[in-house]
Amino acid sequence: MSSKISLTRYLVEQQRIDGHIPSELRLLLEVVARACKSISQAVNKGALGGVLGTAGSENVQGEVQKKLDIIANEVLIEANEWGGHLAAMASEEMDSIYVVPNRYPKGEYLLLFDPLDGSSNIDVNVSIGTIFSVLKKGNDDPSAVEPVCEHDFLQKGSQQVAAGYCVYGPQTTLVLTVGDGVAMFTLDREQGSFVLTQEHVKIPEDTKEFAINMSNMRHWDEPVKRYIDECLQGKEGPRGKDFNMRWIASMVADVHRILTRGGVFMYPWDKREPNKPGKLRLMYEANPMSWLVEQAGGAATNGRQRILDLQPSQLHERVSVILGSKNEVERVTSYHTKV
Ligand code: P6P
Repeated sequence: MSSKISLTRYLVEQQRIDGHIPSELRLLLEVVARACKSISQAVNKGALGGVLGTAGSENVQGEVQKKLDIIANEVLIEANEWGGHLAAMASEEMDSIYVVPNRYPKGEYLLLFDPLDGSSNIDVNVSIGTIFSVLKKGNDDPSAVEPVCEHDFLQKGSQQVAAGYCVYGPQTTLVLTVGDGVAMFTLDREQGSFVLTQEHVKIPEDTKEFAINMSNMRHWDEPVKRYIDECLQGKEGPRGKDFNMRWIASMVADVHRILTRGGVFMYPWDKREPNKPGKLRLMYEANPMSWLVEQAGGAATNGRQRILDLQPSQLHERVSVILGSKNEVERVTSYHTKV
């Protein structure tokens, strides 16, 4: 008998033994995982599947959409709309929310996702991924009279009931939390199923590795300049140790590295667009990644506040992100708050 634990068995045990998740949420997570398997297959085909390049359109962010951005979005919508576990969905690729059509039963959950994060890396064969977040619709009665609306989505990240990502890299790996730590599942392509390969993931509290786009250095605020400058001074500087740098320009890949070996990821506010708090989106990038990082013993702030405590006011609002090894995040945050 194989000792392999499938995603299904892990979720059934989370539901049965730990009482962590109701069956509707377990079903939702299994549907999302199946959708990620389909996206992985489309990504892996690359040029052979005619899915590279741009789609000739822009998303709500004003970003050029890649063909795979749209394919991934459609896969997630089609996989999740009929199951009866969702009231609505929201996506980086859609201006407004997608309410489950009346021809299908509605459930109590809201699913938010960035269907294919890091898509600028698609055409150069660098890891990309799907990020997802699950909230409960405000009222507990899924058949409530008032229709679901965008306001139902505007909940703090601390209200998430599940969060995760699937990274499409040398392996396809699903990383998930339902509030009981972080577990990683690697896709066994021969069986076609996700298999538990790590659980109780822990991020080291200290690190010697930072991730930031250094080309923006002249635009950063002083606290970020100070932190990075001290890292660059290495052993001779105030940190007394040398640092390494990584920047994959794919949040999923950078966060996966941090969950695997520690580090600090930063996409801070900068002067290029001063009216924008940051580049990354709060609801379907920063919130799910911040919960995963906290569940693994790390920390996540916007430089001043815990990201999961931020009250959203718009579905596609952006946020400054500093996340990863706890002691480094606390140091960067202290440089912002203790002026
Ligand atoms: P830059 C990808 O477009 C993304 O949203 C994140 O995945 C990534 O961390 C960041 O933007 C990269 O931004 O400005 O370095 O290309």
